[in-house]
Amino acid sequence: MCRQLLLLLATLGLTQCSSRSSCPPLFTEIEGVCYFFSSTIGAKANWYNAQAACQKLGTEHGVRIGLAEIGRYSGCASPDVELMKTVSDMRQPVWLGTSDSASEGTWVWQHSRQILSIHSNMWYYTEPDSGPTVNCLTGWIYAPYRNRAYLADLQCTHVQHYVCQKFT
Ligand SMILES: [Ca+2]
Repeated sequence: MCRQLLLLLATLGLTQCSSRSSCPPLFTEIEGVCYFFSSTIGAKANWYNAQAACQKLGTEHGVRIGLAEIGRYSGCASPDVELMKTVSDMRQPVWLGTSDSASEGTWVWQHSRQILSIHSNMWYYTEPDSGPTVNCLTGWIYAPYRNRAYLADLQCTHVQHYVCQKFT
């Protein structure tokens, strides 16, 4: 009975995998997740102000929005690599939603409060490498691997573009 119901739902396109998020204006959907690339409006900020700008967007739209998080989604396929390819296509490094300010080497996502493993293959192979004075997460474009961005640590006061994510 249950199996038949699942098959029926799949046929009707009602399963989680086929659902589509409703994205706010100026947001881009990747694998069912809504992202806002600040480069689309030319906005740059340090990490703290970027997080505040994302949260302000959320207040304006009545939804929860923060700096984008890797490995935290509820769609069908992972949007992470596609997100990093999009960052690379835009040729602009971006802020993402975690720092290790509170505890060096422990990267806690601001929204989900989950930990980004320093062993994740989303990091560039030499990263993170800068210690206790460099604590914010960036998607960075490395010359030998321009097809997609990789994670790296960067000084939080650096001013650059950022990516916001609408959380469900
Ligand atoms: Ca650090």
